[in-house]
Amino acid sequence: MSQFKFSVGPWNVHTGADSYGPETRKAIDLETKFAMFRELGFDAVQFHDDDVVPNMNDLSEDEIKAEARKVKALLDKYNLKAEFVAPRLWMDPHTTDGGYTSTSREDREFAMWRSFRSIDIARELGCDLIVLWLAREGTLCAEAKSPVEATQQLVASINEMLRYDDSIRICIEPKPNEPIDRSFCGTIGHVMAVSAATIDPKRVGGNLESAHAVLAGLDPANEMGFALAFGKLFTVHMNDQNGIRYDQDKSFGVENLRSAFNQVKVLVENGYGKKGEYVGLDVKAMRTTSDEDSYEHLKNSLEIFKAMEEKVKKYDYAYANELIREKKFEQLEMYVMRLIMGI
Ligand code: XLS
Ligand code: MG
Repeated sequence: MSQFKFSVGPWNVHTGADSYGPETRKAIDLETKFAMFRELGFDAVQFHDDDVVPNMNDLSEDEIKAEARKVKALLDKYNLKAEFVAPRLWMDPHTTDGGYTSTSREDREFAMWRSFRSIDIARELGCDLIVLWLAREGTLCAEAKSPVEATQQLVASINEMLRYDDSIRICIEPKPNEPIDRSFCGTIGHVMAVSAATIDPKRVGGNLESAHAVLAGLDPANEMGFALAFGKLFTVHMNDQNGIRYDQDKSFGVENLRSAFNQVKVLVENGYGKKGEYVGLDVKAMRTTSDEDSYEHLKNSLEIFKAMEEKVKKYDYAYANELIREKKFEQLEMYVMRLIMGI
């Protein structure tokens, strides 16, 4: 039995299309996904704004809320909660060069409109968390934006969201690159600095994605620990990544089991989940995966996470602390490796 509650986004089950080729699996509708998420043991669903309300650009504010209520009813039917809503700014023709940090005032206004609507949708779904994956908030051409002005624009945009709803929480998901070349908010350290500069820092935290930390050349468990130290790890995106290359969203733990162990360890040790935080997955099936295996990567991620939880429970702190006191790190390392290998 896990001590954690798990969440997943509908985009985790996808058709296999990538930048270089078309779909390899059939699309699955939202209700079918919900039913399967519940069966697999998930407690909550993560959403993009337009996962909840497709074509939202064409609808009025009231129509958007009404559509969101339909999805809330569907969640209730499967006894699922909504964890967060994330404005999907990177897909829209208005935001080809970013939203909050676009050099066009019209684009920035559009980004705020989508952010306010995301807050409305979150309210209808019964959640208080907005995730900002700042996909295009950076530059393709290094000279195209001022990093100083852009950082200030980001803080100002978050302040507007905090003012729009006085109990909404904003959670930045940092990523150093992709789809942009240079991101303005690439690591959890950046997120903590942005949080501190807002009008209500306790309502602004981070969503640490394992793969994004690896892409920044950093250790996911340490990055989680950094946010935990400030009480600002609002959620996590657990997955895995083979080094610094395209964003892979592999199943949790399949590349680096020791890193997976340490991520679970830092969450367990610091009471993550006690304030209602979910262990979120952000994983993608391989392109070669068949229709009937559309959910295998979710099952695999949960199985590996829970297996690492068992390993953490077995961790002998008295023995480890003794080794730490004597600085016997060769022995400590091998103790951890034996624990993970089960030998
Ligand atoms: C992409 C991000 C994305 C967000 C959700 O790299 O991980 O999937 O988590 O918008
Ligand atoms: Mg993510």
